[in-house]
Amino acid sequence: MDREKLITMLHDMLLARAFEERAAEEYGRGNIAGFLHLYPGEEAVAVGVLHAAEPSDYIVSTYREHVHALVRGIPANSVMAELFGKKEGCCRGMGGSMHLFDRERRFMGGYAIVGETYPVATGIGYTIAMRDLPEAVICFFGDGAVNQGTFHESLNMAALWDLPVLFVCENNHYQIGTEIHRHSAVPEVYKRACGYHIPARKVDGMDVLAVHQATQEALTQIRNGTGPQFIEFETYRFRGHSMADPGSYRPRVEVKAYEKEDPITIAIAESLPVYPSSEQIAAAGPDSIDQLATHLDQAGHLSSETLAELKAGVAETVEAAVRFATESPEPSLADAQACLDCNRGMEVLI
Ligand SMILES: Cc1ncc(C[n+]2csc(CCOP(=O)(O)OP(=O)(O)O)c2C)c(N)n1
Ligand SMILES: [Mg+2]
Repeated sequence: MDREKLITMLHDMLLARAFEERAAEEYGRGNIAGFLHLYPGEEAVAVGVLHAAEPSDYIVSTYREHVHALVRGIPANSVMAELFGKKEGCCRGMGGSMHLFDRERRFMGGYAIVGETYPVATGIGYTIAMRDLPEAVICFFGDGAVNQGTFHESLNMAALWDLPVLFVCENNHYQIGTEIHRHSAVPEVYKRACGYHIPARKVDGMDVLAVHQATQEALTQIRNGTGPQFIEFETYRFRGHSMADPGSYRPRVEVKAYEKEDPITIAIAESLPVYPSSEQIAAAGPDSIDQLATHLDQAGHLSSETLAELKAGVAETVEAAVRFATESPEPSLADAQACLDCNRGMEVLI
C-alpha cells in the first residue's frame, strides 16, 4: 500500500475518533437530541473496509454509522449538522444521527432497525446483478443483528442468486448490554454463513491493514462473479451502547484490556519510523542491506511532525463542523412538508 493511502487511513481514524468524542460533548450540551450511538474503538473496521471499496460500490449501514459516512466522504460539516437536526445536514435535518444518507456517494443509509440492512443490501445487489455491472454492495451489521429473520432470508437469496454482496459483521461482542455468548447459540458469527455456502472468515477488526486486505480480497472475489462473501470483524466499542448507556455491565478490567488494543494507537505505532541502532546495523552485516532498506522504507511512513499535523488538522475539521452545525438554520415546517411531497406523483400502485 502506498504511503499516501496509509496516511489517509490514519487521518480518517483520527477524524473518526475526534468527531465522535466531540459529538458526545455536544450531546451533553443538548445540541443533539434522541439516541446517539458512537464508534470509538471500532474505527479500524469502517476505515479498512471503506478504503478497499470503489466509489461505484454501495454502502448500507446501521444506526452506528457516522464514521462510515465520514470515511465515505460525506463532509464532517454536513454529518454534524445532521446530528444537530439542522437544515444544512446531509438529510436536511430530517434524518438525524441514525439516518444519514447520501445518494451521490452511494451511501444508502444508516438504519435504526436491527437487521434492516440485509434486505436493503440484497435488493441493491439484485439490481446490480440484473444490470451485470462490476459493482458491489457492502452491508454492515452488528453481532446482535444476526439473530433476526432477515439475516437468514437475505443470505439465502444472496447465495442462491450469486448476488454481489459483502456482508460485514462488526462484532463488538455486545447487543446493548447482552454479551454475545448470552444472545447467540453460535457465537462464532462467521460460521453461520456456511449454512448458505457463503465463503466466510473472521478477521482482527482492531488492525486496519488486516481489515483492508481481507475486504479487498473479498471484493475481488465478488467482482469475479462468484457471489456473496462474509467477513466477521472482531472489534470492541469503548463507550456504552448509546449516550443513554453508561455501559456498567462490562467489567472495568475488560474495557481496560481492549483499550490497550486501541486501533488508532496500533496504527500509529506501526507507522512511526523505527530506525535500527548503529549496533543493530553492524550486527546485521552487509548481506542484509536490501532487507534493511525495505524495512526503513516500510517503517518510515510517518514522522512525529506529520502525526502532529494530522491531529491538528482533524481537530480543526471537527471544530469547524460544530461551528457550521451551530450556525446552520433549523428546518421549517415547509421544509418538512417538501420532503414528504418529494415523491408525489411517482407512487406505484400495486
Ligand atoms: C428490530 C429491532 N429490535 C430491537 C431494537 C433495539 N436495539 C437497538 S440497537 C440494539 C442492539 C444491536 O446490537 P448489535 O447488532 O450487536 O449492534 P451494536 O449496537 O453492538 O453495534 C437493539 C436490540 C431495534 N432497534 N430494532
Ligand atoms: Mg454488537
